Amino acid sequence: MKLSALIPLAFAAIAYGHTIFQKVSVNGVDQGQLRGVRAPTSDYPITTVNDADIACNKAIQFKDNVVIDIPAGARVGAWWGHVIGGAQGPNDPDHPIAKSHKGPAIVYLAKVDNAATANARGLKWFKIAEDGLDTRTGTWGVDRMISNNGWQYFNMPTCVAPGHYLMRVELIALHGAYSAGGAQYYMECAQINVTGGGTSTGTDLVNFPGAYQANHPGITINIYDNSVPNNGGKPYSIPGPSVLQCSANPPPPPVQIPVPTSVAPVTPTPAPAPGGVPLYGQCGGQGWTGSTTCAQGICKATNTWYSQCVPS
Ligand SMILES: *[C@@H]1O[C@H](CO)[C@@H](O)[C@H](O)[C@H]1NC(C)=O
Ligand SMILES: [Cu+2]
Repeated sequence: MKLSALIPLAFAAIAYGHTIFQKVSVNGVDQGQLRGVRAPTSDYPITTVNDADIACNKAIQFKDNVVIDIPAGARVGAWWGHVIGGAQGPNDPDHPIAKSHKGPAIVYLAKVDNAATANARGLKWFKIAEDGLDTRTGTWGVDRMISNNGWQYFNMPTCVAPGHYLMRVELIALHGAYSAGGAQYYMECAQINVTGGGTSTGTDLVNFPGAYQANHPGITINIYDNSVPNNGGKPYSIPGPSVLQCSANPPPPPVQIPVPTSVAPVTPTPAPAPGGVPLYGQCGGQGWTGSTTCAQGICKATNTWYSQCVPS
């Protein structure tokens, strides 16, 4: 009697709300379920940083030879589902992932000759995007993915060199990370071909396994403060290398404006507003300081943190 009364609680605490990354979108265009993505059937996480398959996961069941073209600078989405196909039954509370699974959302690339055939082991990876804890709101990258219906959005940096890459998309769930070995690593890899772009094949290259240490403060961490998973309002340190930075355009050379002696001083006119944000570029969201005018389409809020220009 007592035992059976405890069982539902035990199951709730274990939280089998795992997840699988299983499709890609490029500038808002869905690339198709399991197209160009290597995925297992199991939604279980990897739980040790030195797992030989922490690059692109193990027991891969779904793998085709599609290589997804992604223009440098594109808005990319990675879609997560509780199981292959998405929800596990109607009103699945653990789709796309259990809400308890707070933590960062991270993306890496590794240059390969042929993304369709490349072995995921032994590659050199660089980080292109990361989304950790917003200390103001206490929300995590995983929370933003959930509020985007399973889509984890990021930008393909503009300076990435054209060619083939494996794209490793990862969530780290920290609900059990207060004890060593308690963090859960969810990842799959997509086969991509970057088009356009610059010349960078990465900086701060790392191995998987190798990039993460079990004692890193972003990996062994108690995120709860009086059972609120906000890290006590303190900043969260995302594990792994620094994110690739594409250097901004060099500033224009200073212009010497001769001041006429006998004429009233010239008041500098402010620079004209740039032509506006391109289609699918960011045009708003909390903390956004860039342009809010769309060159094309209208500025539409995806969530509190991100608005983008979409066709009107
Ligand atoms: C990759 O994209 C380039 C365009 O930059 C294209 O010419 C090439 O055919 C693509 N390669 C493959 C194998 O997808
Ligand atoms: Cu889980």
